[in-house]
Amino acid sequence: MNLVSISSKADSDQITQQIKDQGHEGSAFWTSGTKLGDNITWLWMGNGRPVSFTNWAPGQPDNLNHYTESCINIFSNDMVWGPNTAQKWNDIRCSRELNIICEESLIEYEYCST
Ligand SMILES: [Ca+2]
Repeated sequence: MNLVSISSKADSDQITQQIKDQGHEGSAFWTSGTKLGDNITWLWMGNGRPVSFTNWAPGQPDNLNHYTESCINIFSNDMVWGPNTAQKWNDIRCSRELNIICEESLIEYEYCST
């Protein structure tokens, strides 16, 4: 199991729906998104791929707190963060304690002929 990686709007919509269906809209969640490598490039730690699709909340990523926000979380709907932020992404300190969303690993094989 890995922290979730979100590669498309369909992935993002599915995760948002699952959060709502399970009654966790009031909770914030970790994803595997991080820029800890070079503090510039966002990657999904779960699968090693670049972050291409994004679902940032308005004004995010803002790298608040002296450039220490290097991980991606999903906002709750508690309206602390303003309108149109529910279940959108935020850059946040990687040391925060939040709920997690995991996914099963997808192992990809390449077949070679001999
Ligand atoms: Ca932020």
